[in-house]
Amino acid sequence: MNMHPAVSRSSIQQDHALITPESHVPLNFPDRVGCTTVYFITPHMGSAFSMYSVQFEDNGKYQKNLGEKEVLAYVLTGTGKLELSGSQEIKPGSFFYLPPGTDLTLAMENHSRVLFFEKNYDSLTAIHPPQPFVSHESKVTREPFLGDEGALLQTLLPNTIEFDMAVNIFEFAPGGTLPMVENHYMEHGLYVLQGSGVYRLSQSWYPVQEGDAIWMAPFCLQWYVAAGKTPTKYIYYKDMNRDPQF
Ligand code: UGY
Ligand code: MN
Repeated sequence: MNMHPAVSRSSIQQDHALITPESHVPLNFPDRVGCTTVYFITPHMGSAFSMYSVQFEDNGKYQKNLGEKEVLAYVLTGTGKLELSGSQEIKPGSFFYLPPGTDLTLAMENHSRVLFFEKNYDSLTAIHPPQPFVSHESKVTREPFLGDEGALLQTLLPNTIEFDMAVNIFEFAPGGTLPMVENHYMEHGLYVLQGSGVYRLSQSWYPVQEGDAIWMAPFCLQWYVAAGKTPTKYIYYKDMNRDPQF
């Protein structure tokens, strides 16, 4: 039975948001030829970053100069080409980092989807922004989180001072959990890549599944338990390596 159109699992709160597929509004920017963009998280909510997906049609191209922004993008589905010192082949699980000032040029095959985390780079005196690079999740080691084999963490960006953000992939075995209710000043943007479970956000507990997006503001209490028969995999952003600011 179809869900009544007046019903959505999405919930937008002061310190967190769950954004589920039935409430997505696809946007067609005239300068993103053959691309449909869905913004999950933007600074309108209170975040200091944006998280969005771009879906490509045949000959679709996403091109722009990043200006003061930096980007970490992760290929959800499809193959294509990123212009970065020549043409780089990318496929599901590929990810790339681009620093401020870069000319982004991305062309993907029909139905491809790419997830973007984008923010103003927080520069530090005497520290140069990071260099651009492209890689694949299969090249990143999976480490047990705080010694727990049921929660494996992949850190996609190096944890060096020039990076002001982290983007990680967490994989939880069924029944696996975050080891504690976390409380921290860093914010998160999260996208569920596979599986399902229950996310605690502040004083609410939400069923979540593949395709759901979550925003967690600074100091939003957070906890997760993976349910079902398959592992949960989610990718998430957090601000890193900078003193807290007002
Ligand atoms: O890195 C983190 O803060 C991570 N453990 N949080 C999360 O998965 N909600
Ligand atoms: Mn956290």
